[in-house]
Amino acid sequence: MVETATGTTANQGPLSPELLAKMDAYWRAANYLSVGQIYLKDNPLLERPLTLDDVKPRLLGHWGTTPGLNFLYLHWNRVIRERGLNMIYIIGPGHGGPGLVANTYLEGSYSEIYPYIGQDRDGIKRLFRQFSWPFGVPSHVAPETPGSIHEGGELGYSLVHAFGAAFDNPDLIVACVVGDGEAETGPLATSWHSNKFLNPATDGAVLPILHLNGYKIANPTVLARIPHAELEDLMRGYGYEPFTLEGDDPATMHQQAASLFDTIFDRIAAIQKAAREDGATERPAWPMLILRTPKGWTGPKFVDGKPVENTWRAHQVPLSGLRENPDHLRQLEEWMRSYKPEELFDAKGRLREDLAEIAPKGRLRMGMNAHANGGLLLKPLIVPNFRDFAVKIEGRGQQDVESTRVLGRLLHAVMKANHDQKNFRVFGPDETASNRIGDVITGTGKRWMAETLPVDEELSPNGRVMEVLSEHMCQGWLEGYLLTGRHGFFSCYEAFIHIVDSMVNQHAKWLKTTREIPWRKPIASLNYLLSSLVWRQDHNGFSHQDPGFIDHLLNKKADVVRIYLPPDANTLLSVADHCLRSHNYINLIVAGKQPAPQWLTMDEAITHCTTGLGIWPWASNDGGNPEVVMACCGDVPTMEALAAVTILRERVPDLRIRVVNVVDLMALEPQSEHPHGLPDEDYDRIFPPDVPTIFAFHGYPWLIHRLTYRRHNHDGLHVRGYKEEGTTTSPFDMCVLNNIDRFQLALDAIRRVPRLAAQVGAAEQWYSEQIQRHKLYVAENGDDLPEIKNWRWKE
Ligand SMILES: Cc1ncc(C[n+]2csc(CCOP(=O)(O)OP(=O)(O)O)c2C)c(N)n1
Ligand SMILES: [Mg+2]
Repeated sequence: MVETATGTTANQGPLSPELLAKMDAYWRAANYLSVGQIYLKDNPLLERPLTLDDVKPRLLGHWGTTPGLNFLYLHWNRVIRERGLNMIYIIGPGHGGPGLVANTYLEGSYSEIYPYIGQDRDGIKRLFRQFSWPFGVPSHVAPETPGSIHEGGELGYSLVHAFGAAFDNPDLIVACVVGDGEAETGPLATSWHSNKFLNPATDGAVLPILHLNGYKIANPTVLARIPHAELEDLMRGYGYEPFTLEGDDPATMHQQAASLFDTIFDRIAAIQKAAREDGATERPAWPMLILRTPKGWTGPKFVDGKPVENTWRAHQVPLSGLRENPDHLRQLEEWMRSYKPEELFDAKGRLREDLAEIAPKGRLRMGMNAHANGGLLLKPLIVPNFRDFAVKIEGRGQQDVESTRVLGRLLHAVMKANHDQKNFRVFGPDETASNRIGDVITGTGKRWMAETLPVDEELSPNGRVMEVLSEHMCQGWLEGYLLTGRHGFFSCYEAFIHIVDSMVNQHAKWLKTTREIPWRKPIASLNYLLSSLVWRQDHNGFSHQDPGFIDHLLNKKADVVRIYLPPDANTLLSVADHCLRSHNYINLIVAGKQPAPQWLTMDEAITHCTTGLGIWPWASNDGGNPEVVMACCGDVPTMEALAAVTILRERVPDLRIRVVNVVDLMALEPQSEHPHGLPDEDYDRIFPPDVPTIFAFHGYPWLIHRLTYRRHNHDGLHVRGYKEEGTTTSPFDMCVLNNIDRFQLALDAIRRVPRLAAQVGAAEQWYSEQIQRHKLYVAENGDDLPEIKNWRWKE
């Protein structure tokens, strides 16, 4: 019987002495392999004394979080085996990469996926060497790591990913480690509320584990330095039932963990049974675990006289400067030998057979769980024929339609068509109705497990639309949902999608990397609809006016991002159909919700969207030989460009004008830069090299220059767009403030066509008069001039 500091005894608990010994050995093996990855390039089993030649020249990795992660992995292995659980493991502090690599290696997944990392001495040597090594594997729980859907490099998104993975996966359990530092981030702080959206009857379970190792990189964590009761109250306040496991004596901790985890998984099973078999409908208090263990547990206790284990000093590489400091080398060897590698691996370097039994088998191994390679489970989305939702064009531009409302009908049909396979959800920060895709809610409802009042509409525990006022949560849930092999759609106000700039960066990196990993199967694209656009946020004002997400996305790899600005409802339908069916992209659709003129028949829309940009012959009178190209991209700019054409027709009737509309922004880029890029010959046919182009663009104008700078006649391209002028004003005044209005575009054309040089003075005078008239009218009447408001295209 082993007396421990906490007064309990190590042989009290559900683990038999044999099992306890084996489990502890397995944990030592995982810790040993983790340290080995950080430090060694040779002598993997320490079969001879450690020398500097065995040690990597650059020591890169994070030790501090790793033993705790390994401890949990070990114990998940036991519960998975004993209960036949279908479980994945999400690691918030993704810098614990060595631990996940070590565990997937020990369970055999790693060698199955990467056969050159075999289960022997040579395999371990390669495993060590490749870690954080040029052309090797990354230091984090990256896409290369089996069983991962979460890199964890940028902290904050573990818990939303976990919930996203659990929605509509009733058999799945997602164990999710939240770093106590990570818990200080905004996205993580709000993620706890995901439990108000998870239905125990139809979704899987998420087990959050707050990894309270006390420290971040150089500081204590907030949650580790508040009274424990306050922390538990915080978790209770979030609606969880907190359990705490605390200690540092391994044997005692194994017993306590085994006993506690039995309780926790019994709780989860009971909650699910109550909801699934007994008809319980109230929101349950799901269990969560607070794991209070030392940072750098089992590592060096002191280095150079300073405490390391259980301090922030354990965060990265506890022993550095090995070349300069022979004692550090000695300490490293002592540390590694403390795990007794000779007891863990046989003479060939293979994990001892009796220890290997600790891991579950086959697909139950967390490194092999298909949910963590979602493409394996991906069922194609059923998309009803979008042509059935077409807007009938009776006279171009003659009737106004809210384009996004039309899309809402298609999304509703998609929802219905996939109702049985339960693999499609729409996400939004309380803007589904506001962005006018509200039809998608009809009959499907909005997911809600919290309290309801009679005034509430369409809230339901079975709702399929996910609405929460956190762009972070919408993005994170959707990512988790997609990464586990389902489909989704995120609608958001254009200005506020920036809140997830950083998250989309990470998702784009994930997609870019997975494209190069053959065993990672393609997943459904992440689809955004941005509505409530800059030009029609005249009522909400300057804070709501920002089209810059397009610029942000454009920085990403060309093979990952697609950006569409459909000018009307039919082009929007065609684009949406394409995006919903696509894989491994981030698709951005920018489309207005306000009543707006409709231009293309469905057949024309499909052709237009297929090429990405094209001449609108019905709006052009260039006879194949234009003097000016009026180009446009985005719904309001398209209307302004066409209005400018009607003005030019009156003022300069013989001017040969070509109208070009761009729906796929990437078509402007050279083909060498983007697969959607138009070949140079086609580009030159549409934008003839000696003809000026006046380009009205939805977003920041310099973006168009960035895309086209290698094209011929870049000097002849004159772009108008949003230049950060705005306020609460009239819709047309927004255009005037940014010089993208019809009068400005018409003047630009006159200024740029050499033949019209003599008319420029008069045109400038006329332009000033129009703007004066507009300003006076809106100031007096609070609305746009009737001829502007009621403007119609003239055939
Ligand atoms: C959003 C974000 N900010 C900062 C960092 C830099 N960083 C990496 S690890 C770390 C400390 C993490 O502490 P914790 O979450 O407690 O993890 P653990 O103690 O388990 O290592 C920080 C600040 C980061 N990776 N992501
Ligand atoms: Mg920590």
